[in-house]
Amino acid sequence: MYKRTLITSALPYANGPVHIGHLAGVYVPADIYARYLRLKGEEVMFIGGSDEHGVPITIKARNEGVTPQDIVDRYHKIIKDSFEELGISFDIYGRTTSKTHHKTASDFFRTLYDKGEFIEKTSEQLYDEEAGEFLADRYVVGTCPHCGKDGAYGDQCEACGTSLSPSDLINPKSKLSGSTPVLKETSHWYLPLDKWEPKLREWILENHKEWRPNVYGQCKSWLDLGLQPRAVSRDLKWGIPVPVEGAEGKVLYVWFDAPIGYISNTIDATPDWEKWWKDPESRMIHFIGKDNIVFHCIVFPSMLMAHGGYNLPDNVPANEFLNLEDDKISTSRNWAVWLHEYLRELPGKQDVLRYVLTANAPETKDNNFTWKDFQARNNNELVAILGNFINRATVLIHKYYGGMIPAAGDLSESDKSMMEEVRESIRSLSNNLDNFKFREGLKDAMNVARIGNKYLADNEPWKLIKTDPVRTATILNLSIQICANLAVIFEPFMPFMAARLAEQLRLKELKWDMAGSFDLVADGIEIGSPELLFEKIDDSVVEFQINKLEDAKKKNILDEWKPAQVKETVEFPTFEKMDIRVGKVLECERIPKADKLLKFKIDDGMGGRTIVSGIAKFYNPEELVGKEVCFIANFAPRKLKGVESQGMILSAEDADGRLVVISPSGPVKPGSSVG
Ligand code: B3M
Ligand code: ZN
Repeated sequence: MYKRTLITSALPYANGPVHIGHLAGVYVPADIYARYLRLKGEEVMFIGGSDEHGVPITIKARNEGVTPQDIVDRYHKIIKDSFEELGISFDIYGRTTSKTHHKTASDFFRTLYDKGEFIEKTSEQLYDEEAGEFLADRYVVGTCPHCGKDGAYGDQCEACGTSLSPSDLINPKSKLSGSTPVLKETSHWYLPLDKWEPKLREWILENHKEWRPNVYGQCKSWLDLGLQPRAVSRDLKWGIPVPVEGAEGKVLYVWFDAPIGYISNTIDATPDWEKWWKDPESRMIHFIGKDNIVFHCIVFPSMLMAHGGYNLPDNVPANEFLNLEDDKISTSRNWAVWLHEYLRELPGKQDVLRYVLTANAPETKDNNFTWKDFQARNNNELVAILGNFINRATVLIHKYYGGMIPAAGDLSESDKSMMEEVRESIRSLSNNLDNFKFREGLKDAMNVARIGNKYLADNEPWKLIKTDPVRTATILNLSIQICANLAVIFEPFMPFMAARLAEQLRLKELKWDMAGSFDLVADGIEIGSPELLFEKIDDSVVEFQINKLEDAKKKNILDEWKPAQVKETVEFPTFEKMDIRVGKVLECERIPKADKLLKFKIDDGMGGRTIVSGIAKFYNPEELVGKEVCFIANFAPRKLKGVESQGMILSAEDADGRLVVISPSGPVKPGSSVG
């Protein structure tokens, strides 16, 4: 048995705001768990913070012409504020540029160094001669040696997921200058993970078979492949300097310092930090996304073992990924729902997001978020089931008893079986939360509201009030007790709604052991007036969000567009065969039953001609009348929708497929040649 729980959640890189993928993967489940343990009266420390080192931050700073510190200051604030507004109940949200962290990480490195836990190795690494810098991690891009795709980074290919070293890349190019890097010798410190392999095997593969299959499986395949020493320093300017003489220009690798951030943030949270990390009766749970598994299950534990005196994590409930509208969430393509924007655009709907992300949590496999599903879950579940039940119960109490809780009479068999069903759901809920099955747990909680609705529908107190006031009082008393149970059991999932409901029912404090009781609201207590805890979400709200994503998609298409390859070479005489002329549009009209075609009457200086062109989607016929256009005059005539077209009007095709008519830049006599 443990005495207390240290909950950590991955430290998001402060190079951008957080999105729903981060929330569903890490922060919402971590918060549910922290709140649940607190409700149970357990001692909990919930650690968060920004990860403020690493190459993506310096690249962003470079692109914007600001300092890395400017970047992390900006995003640390956005991230911290938005977490707070979503009700993520960190005990501390720190940052890895803090003084405490610099000292803690530096001391940690130094301890390992002094104990001889590192190997110092010289190797050849990619170096940008123009910029005069080594190219660590994402400073170099090239072709992936595994899948052959371009644009793989020096540390990972995002197309196939393989982790790489910069020197693995085929055709490497520097992000700094665009030049082809050369190999140059440099020395670094390596943590020999292979030394810890037997211990890791025993600890994970023997003693933690209960870990999620995705986590256990990834650890097993790493261990089975055999572990290698891993470099823990880099030749970079931004980071924590390697605290060793002669290490000028070298900093700690971001994945060495970042997990130590959990320790630093605990130190900043309490002078009593050591008990959380070192007392064998403390347990540690890391909430992370699946791309962080190896760092939390293999690398950081090896660091902790090499240091000595620290506990290893007890569980690492990593989630898979959340997709958005059937497409991978991507920061660079702006394919994401950003938390700070959500909070601005859907004010007061924190719980809805928490609910939907939990209901769709990617716990065992990748999952998908769609705005339609968001709306449906809100309208059909939160409004129609949960909100509806609470509303009906509280409205009836106000209507029949002026808001005063009536005493319950004798309980019928059906009352008792309803109560047993509620208790059964709550047992299942606790069991699921204990085992990090938040999605299933949420279903159990929702089931209690369903039981409540069914209880009202079966007993119809609105009819019974006329014939059996005693029975009506019992039913409504029990219904209010169900509401009180809902306030308790939904607190971890939807804390804002739970707080409002608790206040309405005059519950002073919520505790997990209240769940399952039916005397939570005493007889005669006057409850607050009924209020709608959830509101329907209109189509317009969803449309706005979907349009926003579509705009992002269009912008991506434009950004990613590249001109088509140039066709095979032709000689001048070939070009000369083409007779291109300027003409003036005299008339222009749509062709019936042909939504793509426009029919032109052109003044070609030679008596006029008719041309049909497939640009109807992009122009109103009127706007082209009077315009000068270029056309191919000796194009073999052909019939289009029954109209003979005597030439071809030239237009340019834009990146998004839009056709734009080519016109001379000044007035030209109709019939003039173009060449
Ligand atoms: N910043 C990576 C990430 O956001 C990283 C996590 C650090 S946890 C110590 O995926
Ligand atoms: Zn690849």
